[in-house]
Amino acid sequence: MSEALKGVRILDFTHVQSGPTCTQLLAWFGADVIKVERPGTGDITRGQLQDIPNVDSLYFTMLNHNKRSITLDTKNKTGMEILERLVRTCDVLVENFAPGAMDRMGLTWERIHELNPRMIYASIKGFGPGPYEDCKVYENIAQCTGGSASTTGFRDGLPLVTGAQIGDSGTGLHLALGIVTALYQRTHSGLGQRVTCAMQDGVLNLARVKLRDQQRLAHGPLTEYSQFGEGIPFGDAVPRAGNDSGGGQPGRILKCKGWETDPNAYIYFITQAPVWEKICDVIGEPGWKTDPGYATPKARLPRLNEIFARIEQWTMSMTKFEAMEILNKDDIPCGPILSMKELAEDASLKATGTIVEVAHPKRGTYLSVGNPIKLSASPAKVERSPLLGEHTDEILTGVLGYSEAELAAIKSSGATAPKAK
Ligand code: CAO
Repeated sequence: MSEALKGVRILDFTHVQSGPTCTQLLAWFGADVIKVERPGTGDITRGQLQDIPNVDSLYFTMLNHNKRSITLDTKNKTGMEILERLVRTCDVLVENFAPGAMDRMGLTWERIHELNPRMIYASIKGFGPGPYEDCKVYENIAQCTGGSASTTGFRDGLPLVTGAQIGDSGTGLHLALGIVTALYQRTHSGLGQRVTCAMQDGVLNLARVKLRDQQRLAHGPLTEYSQFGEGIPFGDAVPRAGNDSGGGQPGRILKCKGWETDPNAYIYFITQAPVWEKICDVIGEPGWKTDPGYATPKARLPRLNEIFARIEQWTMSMTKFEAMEILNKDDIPCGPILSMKELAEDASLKATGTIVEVAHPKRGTYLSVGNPIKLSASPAKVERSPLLGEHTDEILTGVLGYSEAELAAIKSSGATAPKAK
């Protein structure tokens, strides 16, 4: 079986997390991803959060699978010539440098298009055009400026960032979709195009239900938010809703047996309307099935705190897994709060390749998240990340066609390795 993106060559000029997430996905689908890194240091994440001294960090290895690495100093004349040769040879260029960095390098869209009209030039920046377009942005800044932080956390607490990297990895995913869409359009037009994703836009897209709620506020309180039942008035902006469900079916995180000592002994429980009667039977409140104060979703909204407190009495009498088993038999939507330890040990995630064990020459084996997108005709094999500059020679000769004599000249120019001091 061949891979979906076999034959597509990506010039991967990305670093840190957002860009590398995108190119890793494309690599898993079979694209030949050539990561261009600065000689000596490479992607800064190689050395960040290192758990083993002088070994590429898990931060780096888990975001750069299936890629090849070439070191190139683009501020060196020969280095820039090589980069331009790569532009001529590749189908897609992906970068996520600070605003203006590519133009300062001399690689403007016009120049790229001139060098290779079929080239798709894809970028991630923190913001789109506007007052902040020149700003550098990291994950949590995107969460704060994209509407996630203001709507995450509890009403009476600070805005919160989430551990899921919706700014970085989320925008990387958006960009990957933009790239494959542009590749498809190129099959008709024969031309490349610019693909841009701003992290603020990506986060806002993921937080769109909160923009929905912002507009609903004009027509009355948000009745599914706990604060409605608590009689607390709404202001003019969407408040933080704690663990209330973001959809039309009220839900909460409830304690389970062991919660006093285990920080993850909780279950998410949804009082889905179609199974309300089953919920009443399971928790031992059959009277709620017909009592007009509880029988309809609308009647329940002002008393969600009371209802969930009663359900919690029931969930606290068993472990989250026992509760899950009982509730699933009745099709009651619920999910245990799984720790990273539990996920790392999950046999079914390993069986599907969502959690994979990868061998690395310097660190031994480690766990990673494999490709979460499953294509039936394009199997994703997860291969280790490259060492810094591991493929420099093979790319220069094999991809770009430099002769052995030219390779020697390149080496002595300082384009691929820091000059000895
Ligand atoms: N050879 C020589 N120079 C190189 C090079 C190479 N191979 N690769 C990069 N550089 C140079 C660039 O030319 C540029 O130099 P100038 O500033 O002199 O033009 C510089 O390195 C680019 O670095 P940067 O400004 O992008 O890096 P930073 O560490 O200061 O900022 C970040 C990092 C992430 C804040 C910034 O890149 C950014 O805002 N990116 C866009 C948003 C984004 O993707 N954020 C996600 C980060 S993950 O949390």
